[in-house]
Amino acid sequence: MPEKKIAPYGAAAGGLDALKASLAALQSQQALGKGFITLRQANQPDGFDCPGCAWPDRNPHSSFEFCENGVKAVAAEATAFRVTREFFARHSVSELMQFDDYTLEKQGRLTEPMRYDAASDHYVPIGWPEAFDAIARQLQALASPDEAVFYTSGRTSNEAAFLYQLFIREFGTNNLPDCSNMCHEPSGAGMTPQIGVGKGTVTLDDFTRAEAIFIFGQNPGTNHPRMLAELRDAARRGCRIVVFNPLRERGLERFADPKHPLQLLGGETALATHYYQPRIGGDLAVVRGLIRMVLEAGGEDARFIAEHCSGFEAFRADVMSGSWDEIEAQGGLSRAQLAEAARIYLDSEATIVTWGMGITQHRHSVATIQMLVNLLLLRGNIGKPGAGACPVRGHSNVQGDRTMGINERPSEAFLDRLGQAFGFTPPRAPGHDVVAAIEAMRAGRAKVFFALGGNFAAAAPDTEQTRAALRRCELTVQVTTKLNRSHLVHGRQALILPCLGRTEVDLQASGPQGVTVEDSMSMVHLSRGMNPPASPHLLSEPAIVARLAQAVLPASRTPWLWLVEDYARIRDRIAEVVDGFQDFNRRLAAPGGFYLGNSARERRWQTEGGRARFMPHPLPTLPAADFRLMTVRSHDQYNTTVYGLDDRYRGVYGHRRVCFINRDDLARLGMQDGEWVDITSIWDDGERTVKRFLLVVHDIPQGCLASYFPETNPLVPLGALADIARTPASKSIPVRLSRSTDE
Ligand SMILES: Nc1nc2c(c(=O)[nH]1)N[C@H]1C(S)=C(S)[C@@H](COP(=O)(O)OP(=O)(O)OC[C@H]3O[C@@H](n4cnc5c(=O)[nH]c(N)nc54)[C@H](O)[C@@H]3O)O[C@H]1N2
Ligand SMILES: Nc1nc2c(c(=O)[nH]1)N[C@H]1C(S)=C(S)[C@@H](COP(=O)(O)OP(=O)(O)OC[C@H]3O[C@@H](n4cnc5c(=O)[nH]c(N)nc54)[C@H](O)[C@@H]3O)O[C@H]1N2
Ligand SMILES: [Mo]
Repeated sequence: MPEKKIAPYGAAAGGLDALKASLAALQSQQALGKGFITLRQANQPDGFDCPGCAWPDRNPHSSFEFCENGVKAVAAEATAFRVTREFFARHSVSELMQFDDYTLEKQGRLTEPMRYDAASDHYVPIGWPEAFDAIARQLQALASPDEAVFYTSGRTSNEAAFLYQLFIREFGTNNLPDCSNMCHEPSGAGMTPQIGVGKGTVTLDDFTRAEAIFIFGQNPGTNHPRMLAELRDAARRGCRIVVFNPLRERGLERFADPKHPLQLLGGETALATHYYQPRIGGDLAVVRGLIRMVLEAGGEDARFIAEHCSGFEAFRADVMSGSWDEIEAQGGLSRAQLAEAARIYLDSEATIVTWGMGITQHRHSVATIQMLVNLLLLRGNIGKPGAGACPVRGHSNVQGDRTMGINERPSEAFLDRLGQAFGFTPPRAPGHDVVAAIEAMRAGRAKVFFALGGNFAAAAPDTEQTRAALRRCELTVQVTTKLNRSHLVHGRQALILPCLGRTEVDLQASGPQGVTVEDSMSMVHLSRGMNPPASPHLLSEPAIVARLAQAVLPASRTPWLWLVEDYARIRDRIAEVVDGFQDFNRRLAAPGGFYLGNSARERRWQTEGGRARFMPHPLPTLPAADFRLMTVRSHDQYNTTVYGLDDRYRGVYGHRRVCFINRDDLARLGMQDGEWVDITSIWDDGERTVKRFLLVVHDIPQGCLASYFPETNPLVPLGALADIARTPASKSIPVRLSRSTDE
């Protein structure tokens, strides 16, 4: 068992410990020889796209882009361990339910299709043709196609995603919830009406030119480690790095590059020049304060505003109203701190604003994002070199999946083109997002749940209700690489369909195939796996979708099996339907791929009125409670995938059930550091409790707590959603603590 301890971490992020941890990850997966070969291909022009995160690659590459958490992601896929039919024969589903997420993950790669056998409560082998037939029978028996739900996680390639949404729409529904619904949905929902695009407006080049980078609610040291190298270079040339985060994150403070031998010997770079710790959910107040100070100083870019924007006068009047006391109380930053940050913004001629889950997972996320964009517009910081909006996406192809039409509310124009290209009439009614899908399954209105990747049972909010919803289904199907909770929380019938990972050779009739992905900055490029498949029985995701479509839609005019013989054929069809992909196959040939473009970056505003819109927002009403809890990632996890039990930068080893708390709050509660507590969330439909969490004192404001997801997902109320975007508010859960009575 790993050692359990709490010991503050003194070193910079990265450095020798990152190398050691990477080696340990490869060792524990027994992937050493193979893992290293694989790593050399990560994020190379002719290699595979790292399945870790959506941060773009530097291009052209000098050496391989090392990243500790990239190594963990690759090692987890290249693991030597296998989940075989014998494994399932040994363990019943009820028994596996007792395994924690870490132990499930450690079992290794899935090797052949399995079906749930209710009589024995075991998964038993099933052939691929029988599996597709079983799904086809269930889908064809539904009273309406809308009784099926098709989830996508963001690792799915463009080719698989495009075929998948086409199949689902030919089948007849827009029920396409995806992980975006729990992630960056508010970024798209906020930016699109304002500047006409829902994607970031910057490229990596802008990071080399920015005079200031403002980072809101993001922990790149763990979740986008390759971003640290950009921040380091920026810091060295004097760029101001201004962080807004309730928690002091080591990865935003100091960095030693594990790629550079000199830095391993103690050299390190300070990253954040200014670190502000607002209260959880206080960012809208903070940004309102910053905007007001810029206006009071007359720092707006009047020419840009006159030429490009609408709504400025009403916006100004709104922002200048209200009291500073409210801004300070809600934001948790003093007027002096706000003035200091505003001064940096005023002094910078090119500012980038980045944000992550600390901004998107609140009730008022869309409003906060629009205020961030207002802040940028105020000084013309969109569409000039070194400046712009940078929502930092999570899954490595989550942005591409949306581009390919994985969207429960597709545009009319997209559906028109899709229908025309493939000779059918796509359904027009909007489909279910993640939370609507849970509600539909719970109510018996949805009966089949199909997932292309991910771990819905663990990632979704309100674990108890999500599980009840999945269990009510007639059929649940999981297309996955590794064993996870969603295989164990299943419908009356259940199937596991194991697929190739991105690091593996994908051999089809015309030879080995590459797939494409789009990163957080709209670069589209090829990804080719190098490793032999984890098992000879695996199919690629495009092949699974095509064979499923063939079985479900015998009358379809789409040549499903012909398309997957050569993925270039799929790309030719994408080029016909999706904006920006003309001449797709040829443009892919460029090393590093091609840039999709971004109209806001060119100051073309595809909005109502044709201008960039200032959109004011009042301070939100935050839930009243003893504490607000944010559910975050540890350093050793990838979403619901728990690789290890340490969170090195936060000084936690061997524990996952921890709750970070301010020292003064402890005193107020009469509790001790190291005491065990139960956490109860309070919502209008009742209370939810998770038991036995270790209190750990940390540098976090009073009234704020942090814990890991998914252990705390049972606390996230199904109805606590972002306005408009409907993203679960998993960063601002109203809770109270009580001494744990359990042993
Ligand atoms: N290794 C690794 N890489 C990953 C992932 C992973 O799990 N592991 N997940 C991937 C995915 S899908 C995503 S979406 C991204 C997630 O990457 P992040 O957006 O960094 O996600 P979180 O770990 O949830 O961290 C949220 C950060 O926001 C801060 N925060 C929380 N609430 C607030 C608030 O109210 N205001 C402010 N200003 N800050 C707040 C927290 O202290 C924390 O530092 O990473 C991707 N990359
Ligand atoms: N409380 C709380 N809840 C959250 C969040 C939070 O911050 N707090 N974050 C939310 C966010 S940002 C996101 S994106 C979601 C993530 O939700 P999901 O994307 O659903 O979850 P993951 O944990 O990324 O999925 C992991 C599983 O994907 C499968 N997998 C891995 N690689 C592949 C592949 O190449 N192909 C296929 N088919 N399967 C593969 C493996 O079987 C693995 O077990 O969770 C959300 N839930
Ligand atoms: Mo995400």
